[in-house]
Amino acid sequence: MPDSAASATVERPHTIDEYKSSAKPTWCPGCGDFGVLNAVYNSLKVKGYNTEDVVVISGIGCSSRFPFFVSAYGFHGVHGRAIPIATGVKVANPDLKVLVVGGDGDAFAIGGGHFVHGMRRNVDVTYVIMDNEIYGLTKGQTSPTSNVGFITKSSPKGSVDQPLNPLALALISGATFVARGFAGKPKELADLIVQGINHPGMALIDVYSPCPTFNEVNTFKFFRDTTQTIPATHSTSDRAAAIELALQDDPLYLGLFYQATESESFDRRVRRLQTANADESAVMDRLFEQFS
Ligand SMILES: Cc1ncc(C[n+]2csc(CCOP(=O)(O)OP(=O)(O)O)c2C)c(N)n1
Ligand code: SF4
Ligand SMILES: [Mg+2]
Repeated sequence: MPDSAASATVERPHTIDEYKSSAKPTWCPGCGDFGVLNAVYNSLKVKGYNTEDVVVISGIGCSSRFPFFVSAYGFHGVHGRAIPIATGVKVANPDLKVLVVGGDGDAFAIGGGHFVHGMRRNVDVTYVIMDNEIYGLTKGQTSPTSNVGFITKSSPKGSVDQPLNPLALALISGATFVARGFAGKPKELADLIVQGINHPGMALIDVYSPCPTFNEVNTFKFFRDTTQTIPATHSTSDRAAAIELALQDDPLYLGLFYQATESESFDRRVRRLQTANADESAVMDRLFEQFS
């Protein structure tokens, strides 16, 4: 099945420190994004990648500062546009290991359209969303994943909108790998990220990553009290069962919800079609030369 078998190999042993850049994270003390960063360092170490073989791409937000803190290629893009940038990078450089990172606002508000089409397009990248259910960088407004009644500067009487369900949205959009992690469980999160990297297609990992500065409701304690590991009896190849689990909020499940048994990534498909049409292109090139 894998069309990126190379990405499943351990290239050579590295230390965690090799993946840390000289820039120290600028996040507030206690921010969940630290846990996610540690999980990413660990997953890169497990994979044994050379830093020059990895690129980290983000949008805009506190969480989107992530590429600065990883010793690898990085692209701090524009708000909500991480998926299109990653698509171009992966298609042009299929050997690069592409990680996309960012926040819930970046992914589901301004980037909502790209999220849906990214899921069905299935480019071979791993997308880690730091979901704190708020806009952190702009100092605390409601986001698409904020709950009804959530009080912020932009909703002083409580949010009136239903929250969006990231996993269910990904699953109905055609995603081939869908998981949920928690910044308070960085070991389990690193394992999910490794599984996502090994998956030959877009791997979505939505991570509860608390913002202690602006979100006093969805704290580390809140997620420790409300989350549970997905039951071992769940079949990860069953999309309908995954949607059912994703729709549950008591408990909120953590782990791998769904992985398609067959997945041909967009970049792989493009290369296959290019090879298949190589003769046709050569004929066209000759005709253009002849009549130019
Ligand atoms: C086109 C555009 N619109 C709005 C903004 C302002 N803005 C910057 S970050 C952000 C939301 C960040 O929230 P999220 O993606 O959840 O990241 P967090 O800071 O919570 O990690 C907004 C609205 C912007 N930078 N560019
Ligand atoms: S404002 Fe919130 S999301 Fe941003 S760095 Fe601080 S704790 Fe993290
Ligand atoms: Mg956010």
